[in-house]
Amino acid sequence: MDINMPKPPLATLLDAVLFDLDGVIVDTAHLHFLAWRHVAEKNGLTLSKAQNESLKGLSRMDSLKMIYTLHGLPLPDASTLEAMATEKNHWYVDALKTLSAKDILPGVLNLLETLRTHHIKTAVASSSKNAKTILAHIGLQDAFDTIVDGWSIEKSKPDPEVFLKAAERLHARPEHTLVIEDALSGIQAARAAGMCVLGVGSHEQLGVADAVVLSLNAFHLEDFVQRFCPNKGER
Ligand code: B16
Ligand code: MG
Repeated sequence: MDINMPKPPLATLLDAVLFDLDGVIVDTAHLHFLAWRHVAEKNGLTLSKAQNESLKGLSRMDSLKMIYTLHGLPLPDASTLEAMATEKNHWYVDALKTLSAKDILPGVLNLLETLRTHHIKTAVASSSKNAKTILAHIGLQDAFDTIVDGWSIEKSKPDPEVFLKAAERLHARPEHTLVIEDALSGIQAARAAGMCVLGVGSHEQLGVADAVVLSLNAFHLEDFVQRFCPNKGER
């Protein structure tokens, strides 16, 4: 791009920003890990931090099935799986009670403010059925234009459904939509939806995103959008 050319206004390049919840807006990803490890150990299994990476973004039941897959073990019967998933959720929901606005991750509020200033739509796009509870705990229940959560979708990430549904509700064009994700499954889902995608976390794990930052504090929206949005497809 010629540096002397005037830059197009942000809202002509970007219709909407879709925020993943766990691990992007608030660090509930760690609480999911502790809850799954508790249930795994009670059932004679283990769960390391590294193994937990492949659970991120998956639905509750898909996460549990992934734990068995990681161990190379056959799945127990459906009622045992249901009981384990329910126990994990009880543990997790109990841990959520300690959450408050102080747990909002760095850079989130500033980015929301910038997007509001530029009249760019926002959504939470999460696989979690606890998304609305979490947003209420941290005081952000009214901060987004829409919330698409685990109750609104049939297939969890890496399927693109959650992001396509959010974009449709906001009348946003997928290639002019930015997804912010902390999980590889979420980045794959955003790619499959034809959206531009920012990873929050380690470059090693999330390198397939357009760009990766350690924290949203280090993210410069305008620079990113000028470079990557609209999404031109596979790069
Ligand atoms: P729940 P996200 C996902 O949320 C989590 O990353 C994933 O670890 C969890 O299994 C999933 O939500 C379902 O959560 O058990 O609360 O319904 O990252 O898509 O916001
Ligand atoms: Mg996440």
